[in-house]
Amino acid sequence: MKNIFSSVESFKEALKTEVSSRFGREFEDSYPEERYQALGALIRDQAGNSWKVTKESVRDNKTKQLYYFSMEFLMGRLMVNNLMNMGIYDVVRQGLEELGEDIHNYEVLEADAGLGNGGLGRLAACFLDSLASLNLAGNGNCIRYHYGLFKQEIVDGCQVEKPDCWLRLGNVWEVWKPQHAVQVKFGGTLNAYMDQFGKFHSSYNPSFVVRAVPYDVPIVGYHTPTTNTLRLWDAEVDEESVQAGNLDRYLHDVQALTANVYPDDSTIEGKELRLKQEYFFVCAGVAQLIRNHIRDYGDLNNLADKVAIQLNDTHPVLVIPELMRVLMDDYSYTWDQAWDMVTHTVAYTNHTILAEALERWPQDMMRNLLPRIYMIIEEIERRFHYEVQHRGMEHLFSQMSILAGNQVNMANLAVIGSHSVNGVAKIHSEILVNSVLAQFAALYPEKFNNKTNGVTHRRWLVYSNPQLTDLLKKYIGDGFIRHPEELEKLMDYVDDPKLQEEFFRVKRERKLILADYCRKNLGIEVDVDTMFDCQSKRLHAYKRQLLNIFHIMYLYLRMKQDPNFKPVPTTYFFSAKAAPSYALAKEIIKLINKVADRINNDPAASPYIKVVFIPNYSVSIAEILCNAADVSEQISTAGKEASGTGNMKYMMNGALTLGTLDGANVEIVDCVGYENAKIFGLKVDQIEAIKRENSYDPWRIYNSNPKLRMVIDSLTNTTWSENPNEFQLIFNDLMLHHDEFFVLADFDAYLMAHADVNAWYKDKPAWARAMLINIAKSGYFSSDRTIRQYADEIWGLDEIKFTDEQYKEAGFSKELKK
Ligand code: 26Q
Repeated sequence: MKNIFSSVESFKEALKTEVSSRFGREFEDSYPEERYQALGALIRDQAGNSWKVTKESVRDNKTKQLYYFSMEFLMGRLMVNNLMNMGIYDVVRQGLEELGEDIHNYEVLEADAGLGNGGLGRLAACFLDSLASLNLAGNGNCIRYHYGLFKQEIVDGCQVEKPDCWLRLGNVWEVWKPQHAVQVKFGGTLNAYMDQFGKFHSSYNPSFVVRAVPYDVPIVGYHTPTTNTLRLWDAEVDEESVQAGNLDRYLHDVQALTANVYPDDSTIEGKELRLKQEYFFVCAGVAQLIRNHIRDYGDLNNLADKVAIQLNDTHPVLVIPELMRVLMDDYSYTWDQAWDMVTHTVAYTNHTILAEALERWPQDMMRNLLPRIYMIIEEIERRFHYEVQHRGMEHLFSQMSILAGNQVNMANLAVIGSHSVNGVAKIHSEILVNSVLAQFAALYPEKFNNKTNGVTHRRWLVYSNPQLTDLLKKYIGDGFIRHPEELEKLMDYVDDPKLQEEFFRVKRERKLILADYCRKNLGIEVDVDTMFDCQSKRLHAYKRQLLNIFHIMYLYLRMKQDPNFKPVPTTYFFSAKAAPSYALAKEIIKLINKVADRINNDPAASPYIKVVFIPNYSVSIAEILCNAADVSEQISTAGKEASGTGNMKYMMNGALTLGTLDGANVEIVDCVGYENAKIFGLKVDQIEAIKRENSYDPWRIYNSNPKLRMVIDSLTNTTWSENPNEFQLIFNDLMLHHDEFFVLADFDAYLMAHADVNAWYKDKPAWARAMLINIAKSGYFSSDRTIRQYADEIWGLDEIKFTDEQYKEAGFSKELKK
């Protein structure tokens, strides 16, 4: 196979030819967008060679495969990632340079694939990178949303949502596969009967049928031919299925199905369209996996040996009844056979403990929309109830039932239909076992396990921070790119003044890049010699951005009172999207921006405090924000953040965690030691005790703490806005609705933690040492480690093997795979 990327010359030739044959123009006369598309096509086609050998190897060696079902994949951009993973970045960069082009201008033409809300979607994307890089056969299954999560703009301090038209220039990575389309059926009537042998038959007359059409995106591993598939399903009309006279309505309904990502506002409202989306990609994904299996193995008897399905939260949990339906209705397995196959194939990951965020659907809606699926869920419930009775646990049934209070409890369905249930950080998994799913843990202790999240250190360290990567390579070699645990080698040098100084220089370079972004895009000047303190994540009350801004408000008010008070010069960065319907979260964004306005425009204060709200937090923003940070704010109310993954991205780039003992912060301090992070605030057991005793009184804290009182009063006394009611929701939430997330309770501890951090920051060698230790210990938080654990302990996957010919065919030298 000829590899056009094997030399700069052949790449240049190929690119010019591609531009002229695709667009009928000389390279020199073409538009930047055309050149970008041509380059994308060349890279994708090159990946096609690896794709082919991967599929062949999996088929011929009967390698077990994973299907990762997720409503969200927050992929971000893929150009740099793909070029680097394929080992052809330098050839392309140089080739473009010789053609008078800057590769960076190509990189930024790519729109972020923002097919997700936040942590859960980005986790899925990191997992795909690690799966391919570890030579594991892992496919993603999702929806081809026409618009990503909204784009956030800030107007007069307030969030305004704009559509995210990520497909405007097309998607250079996707390959349309119309030949693999499947039908998905909704609504209508189901007539069911038993034949004389007691076998179930049904005739289904759906009211809405769509054609699910896949678009495949190649997922290339790091320096390996392994190339997996992210399959995105789009909805198209099914010509046969339009009912007379209903064309307009039908076209609208089809188009609506894949239009938008649903925003997570952490209160689950039963929106029918969302349920339709869930079934749509589940049904299509299951149909595909069944087809592939029949093609490769002839029948489905060994399905559970050769296929693993992971459910990314409950959003795809309809996989369980859908697979039952297919096995029984289409392939004539008995209930018991099908149930055995399903439960040995499916595993479930939980990402939330907030009770209000657990998915529940109205029974009527589910019955009307998915009559056969609903019938199967009823039967799952009936048999489960029998099992619980049989095992003498009837008293626990009401808390484990799927159907109760006219709702379908999706988490309970997920636990009952899976062989594995995992949380995403140690403390989160403990809370699942001890409280949220305690009854299930008593019934099925063997199902429960923990898989602490990770992030791909290739994107989040190696590619997004080339300056730090070069420095690390100089000291510890490049083995850590494939084996992140080798970052630990850096421990030998953390006291080396030379490394410390070089590291500070790298950090400063990253700060300059971020400052440059702020100047160009926000018109804000940022001093890179200040401490960079960052909190970036979805805006939610439990994440307590409010606590952060309260501390800043306090510093400012104190400066106004006491002209001699001069805080350590710090730039505070925030970046966060609020769900469009989440009024409190939007008001917090407004408060941050109003505070920023006031402080940044006060010449007495702004040399010491600057506040920057970066709009439209996204993968690409995170790639320039996380590696410029000195301090990583991870300050959720203990027990509420399942894991967090931003904390890991910051840590890998040397930022020190200022956080509560929540989510994966617990493991971060386990790794670096309490002396290399700053932990503060109430712990889970203390919060539980306060709740049990019903002893929390925000007013008592308000009355006894003058610093806090000053901050709270400033919300309504026109310090930050002429309108005293501007921040009424915030005030009411804290003072009238009992401060559910203990902002007031942790305020003092948070102030002291900041004071400690400031003192620490002044001691440069101590600070540098702590930052370097954070990097050295961050290997554990690579998703390579996480995926290894899933593969070994849940999925039972073996590596994909390639012959020498396959390496050659993929255009790979075996030496790359070190
Ligand atoms: C559900 C139904 C209807 C509409 C929206 C949703 C919905 C969508 C997205 C519910 C939840 C989400 C996303 C949740 C999420 O991102 N959770 C985060 O998952 C991370 C990865 O495990 C953790 O690190 C975070 O702690 C957790 O908050």
